Amino acid sequence: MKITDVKLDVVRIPRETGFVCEHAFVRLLTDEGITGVGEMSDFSHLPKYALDAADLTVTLRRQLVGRDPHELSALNLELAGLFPETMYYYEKGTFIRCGVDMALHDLLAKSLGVNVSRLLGGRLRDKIKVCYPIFRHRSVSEVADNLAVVRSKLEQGFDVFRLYAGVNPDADEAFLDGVRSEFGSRVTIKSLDYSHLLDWKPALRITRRLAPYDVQLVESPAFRNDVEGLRNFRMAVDLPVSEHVWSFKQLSDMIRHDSVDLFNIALIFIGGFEAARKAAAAAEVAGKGVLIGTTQELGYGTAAQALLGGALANLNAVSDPTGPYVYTDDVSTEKVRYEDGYLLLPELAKPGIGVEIDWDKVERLKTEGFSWGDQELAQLQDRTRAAKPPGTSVIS
Ligand code: GAE
Ligand code: MG
Ligand code: MG
Repeated sequence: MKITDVKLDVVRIPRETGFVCEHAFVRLLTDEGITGVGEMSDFSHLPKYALDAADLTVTLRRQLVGRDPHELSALNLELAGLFPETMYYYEKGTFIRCGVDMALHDLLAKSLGVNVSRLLGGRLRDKIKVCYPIFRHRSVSEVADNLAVVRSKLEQGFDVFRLYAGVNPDADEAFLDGVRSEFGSRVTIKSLDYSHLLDWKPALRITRRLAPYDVQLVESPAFRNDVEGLRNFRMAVDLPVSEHVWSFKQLSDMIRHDSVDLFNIALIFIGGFEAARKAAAAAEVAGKGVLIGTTQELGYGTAAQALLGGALANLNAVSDPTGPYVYTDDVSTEKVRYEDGYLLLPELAKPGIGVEIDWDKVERLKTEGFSWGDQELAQLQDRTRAAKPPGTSVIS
């Protein structure tokens, strides 16, 4: 089998918070008439510059056309050469590698007539427990709206939530207090996520204040790549600490420094199935657990994440993919299924990733290429619509 062409489509899809995200679908066409599809989800992260979609298409064609997709490892190595690790969480090159690796897996599984799970060593589970995100409070006035989010998502079956915290601890506490008094034991708070915005000491102080509200773990409580800060934090709290994995070097640093209890692994931030499985295996060998993180994928990317979660022996914390309930629209023909706060894997009988894309809808939603809107720094960090007029400083 040979790859004959590469296609790239960019779609813009708003969230319920009003924040708009750009995603790309990559298609690998072959001489056997089978097409592999990969999702490059949510490019709308810092740094605030946009890729050139036409140029990226040319690059991917140059690298992939004429190649046999069975050369999965060789192709991944070449892609890692073209889009190297930068030790940055939202490195766009990793998103590109993820989309291509996902499309290769989809292609190979379809050509074998099996689900991608078969390529990942089978399934250890058919569903993964997930939690719904509460985006960061900047003021106490936002608490009521976020309690309303908990109310409505609880009705949709989500009984575990995670809270982006640390910018306004009074608001964080008011929210947690509100959750406890209104929902009691019906709602669990999985984590406080500081998103690397704080040094470990202020993160520790805020955690001591908020931990009595029964949170299960703390995520990203130190500046990016500060593996010693993470360890200092971890040694000072009883709660498990998790951190995202965005490069093999960073992963190995965290293992060597015994910085965390849990590695947060998402296909998009590590570069696809092959890289994610290596990262999860390294964690397993080091005696660490993993959870499946998210950038908030569309339905297709969410299904891919579910397949990864289904295959990991050391998945032992609540995971994060809830994109289909975060975005206001999608391009898959059927909605990915959630039940009682679990994300269900696509049926094993479905070949490839197991989710179909509605290409007419992609055609309707697609944009010329990547471009940035008028999002300000705090919006980009917090994934919400503008709280302050454009041009206002967010550094206090
Ligand atoms: O930090 C996290 O756990 C998030 O999922 C984080 O990566 C978010 O910024 C996410 C989003 O776009 O909401 O990517
Ligand atoms: Mg996080
Ligand atoms: Mg994201």
